[in-house]
Amino acid sequence: MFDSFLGQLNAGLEARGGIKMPPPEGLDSCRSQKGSSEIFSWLWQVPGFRRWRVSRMDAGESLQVLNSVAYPDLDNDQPLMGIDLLWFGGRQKLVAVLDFQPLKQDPEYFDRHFLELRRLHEKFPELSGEETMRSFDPNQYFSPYLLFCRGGADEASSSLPVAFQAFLESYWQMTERSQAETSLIAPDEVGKLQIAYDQYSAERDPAHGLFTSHFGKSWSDRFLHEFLFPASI
Ligand code: BLA
Repeated sequence: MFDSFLGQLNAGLEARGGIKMPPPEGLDSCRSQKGSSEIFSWLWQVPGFRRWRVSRMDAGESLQVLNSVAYPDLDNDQPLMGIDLLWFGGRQKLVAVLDFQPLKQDPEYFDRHFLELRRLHEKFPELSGEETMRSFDPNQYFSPYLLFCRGGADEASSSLPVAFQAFLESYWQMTERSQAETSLIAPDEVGKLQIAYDQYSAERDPAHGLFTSHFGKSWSDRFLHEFLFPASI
């Protein structure tokens, strides 16, 4: 379901000098005991970023996932990039979240970094619904301009592929702009905020139960704290 999306993401990373690195031992992939689901993960070393992770889960008809987070270098206060795409084939249900995840919630920060995402938010109203968040707080590490849709096959096959490509291009454009401008949050503060992002996300991520049911508790605990959010405890 998300293979072409993964291909677009990888092509962008390669074009910008990204190099694939192996995730920690044992966390690069896992297969469920029944053999019906599998997850693969990659770490990328990309100029301008201290960490860029990507995961692809394939549980056939029941669930398809593409998830990725980019952590910029600490001398750049630009937002993290967050991608969470889920397709529940049995129920024909799509959950799609694409955001420039802000380190701060303030107008000055949004003015500096959200030019491109604001435009996309207006361009794709069908993916920019006022969806309610059940586990996360929309005012922490999410922007007002996120693309967030709980939809069906129509959104998955028509708007999402176009929006996804535009989202990636927008993130690269914003990155280029931010790298050319002066970062206004000091590097040690950017570091603290990125660590707080990991801690917050590890506490709230609704995926942990899902991973546990497919891959068992001990693997899922390790995956959460050593790969998805390594600064969390
Ligand atoms: C929701 N994400 C979810 C849900 C699952 C996952 C199972 C609940 C589905 C639902 O609300 O119907 C799955 N999350 C995953 C998986 C991974 C993961 C498989 O981290 C890891 C491989 N989530 C992110 C990122 C963003 C994000 C980077 O990991 C930001 C773009 C957002 N996911 C996000 C949001 C929701 C969600 C906003 C809705 C949660 C809510 O309602 O509070």
